[in-house]
Amino acid sequence: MKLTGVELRRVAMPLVSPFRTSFGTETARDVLLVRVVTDGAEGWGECVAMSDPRYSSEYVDAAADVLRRFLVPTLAAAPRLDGNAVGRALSGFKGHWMAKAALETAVLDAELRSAGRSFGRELGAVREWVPCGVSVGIMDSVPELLDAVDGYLAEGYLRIKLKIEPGWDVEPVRAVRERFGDDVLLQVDANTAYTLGDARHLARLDPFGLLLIEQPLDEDDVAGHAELARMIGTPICLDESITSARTAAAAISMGACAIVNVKPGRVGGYLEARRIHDVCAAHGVPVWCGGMLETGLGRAANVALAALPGFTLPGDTSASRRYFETDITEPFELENGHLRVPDGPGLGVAPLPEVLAEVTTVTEWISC
Ligand code: NPG
Repeated sequence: MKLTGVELRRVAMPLVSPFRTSFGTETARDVLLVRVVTDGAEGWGECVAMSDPRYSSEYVDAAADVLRRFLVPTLAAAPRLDGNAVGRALSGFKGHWMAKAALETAVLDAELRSAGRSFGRELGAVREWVPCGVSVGIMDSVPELLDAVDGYLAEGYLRIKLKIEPGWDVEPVRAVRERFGDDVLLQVDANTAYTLGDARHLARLDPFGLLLIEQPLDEDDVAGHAELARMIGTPICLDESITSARTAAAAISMGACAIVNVKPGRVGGYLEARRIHDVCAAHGVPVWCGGMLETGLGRAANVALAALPGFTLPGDTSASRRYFETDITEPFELENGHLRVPDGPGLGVAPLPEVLAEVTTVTEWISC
C-alpha cells in the first residue's frame, strides 16, 4: 500500500450521563479519529486519549500533535506500509501509545478492507458474539447507584463493574450484593486510588465474592500489587500498569496480577494487544477487553479482539446507547447480553456521513 494522506478529525460526542471515576468526571467525549487514505482502501482508527491527562499521561491535543509532527511523516517515509510494519516504523518515538494505536488501526483497517478480510479473522477471533459487561461510575448516593445497576441488569448486561475510590467502596459493593444477590458477576475498579497502606481496608471487600479488583495502586507500583495480592482475597487485575506484552509477562511472574485488562489504546494497538492475550494465555491468566468510552468505530475493533479465545471474562464492551444518544456508526445493540462481532471487511463498520458531519468540530488533512 502507498499512503496518500491522513485526516485527523475531532468529534464532540455528549455522553448520555456523566461518568465519574476516581480521577475525574467525563460528560462528553472529545474523540480524535484518524482516517488514512491509501492507493487501495481507506481506513479508520479511533484514538482513545481523553481531553485531560488524568487516566494516563496521554491527552487528545498531544495525540493530534505527535501524529501530525512525528508519527504520520515517519510512516509516510517508511519503505513498506501495512499494519504489521507500523509499530516498528514508529518505534523510535517513546510512549504515545494511544496515538500510535489509532494510526496502526487505521492502516490495518485499510489493508484488511482492500483484502476483504475482517479484523476478527485477522486477530484470531473464535466467537461470533461476545458477552458484555458494563462499567458503572461513582454516584452521589447508594440509591442512585442501585437504580443504575437495576437498569443495566434489566438490559441484560452479564457483569457489573463498579468504579470505586476511598469513601465509595465497601458500602456500594455491600448494597449491590444485598439488593441483587451473590449470582451477579461483580467487580470493582479503583483506577490507582489506593496505597498499600489501604490493604486492610481493601480486604473488607473479600466477603463479597468479587471477580476482581482492578488497578488498586499506582501504575508504577507493580511490586506493591504483588504484595497486596498476598494480603487480600480478591484477585487483582491490572489495567494502567500493563503497557506491553513484556510488562504483562513481568507482572504475572512477580505475582502482581491474576487477571489482565487489555486495552489496545493503552498498549500501542491491536497487534500488541493480541501479544498480551497470547502471553496471558500461555500463563493461564484470563484477560478481558477494557473500554475507553469508544464510539462505534473503536467498539467494532474491541469486540473483534474480545472474540479471541483467552478473553474468558465479559468486557467493558457495552452497547452504543450506554454511552451516546447517536453513535457515529450503526449502533451496537445488546442481544441477550452479547454484542455481535462484525464480520465485514476491516472494522466492518464505518462512520455514517451525516452523523459524522454533525459532530465534527475540526478536520485537518496531512498530505503524504
Ligand atoms: O465502557 O468504555 C467503557 C468504560 C469502561 O470504566 C471504563 N473505562 O478506567 O477502565 C477505565 C475506564 C476509563 C474511562 C478510563 C474513561 C479512562 C477514561
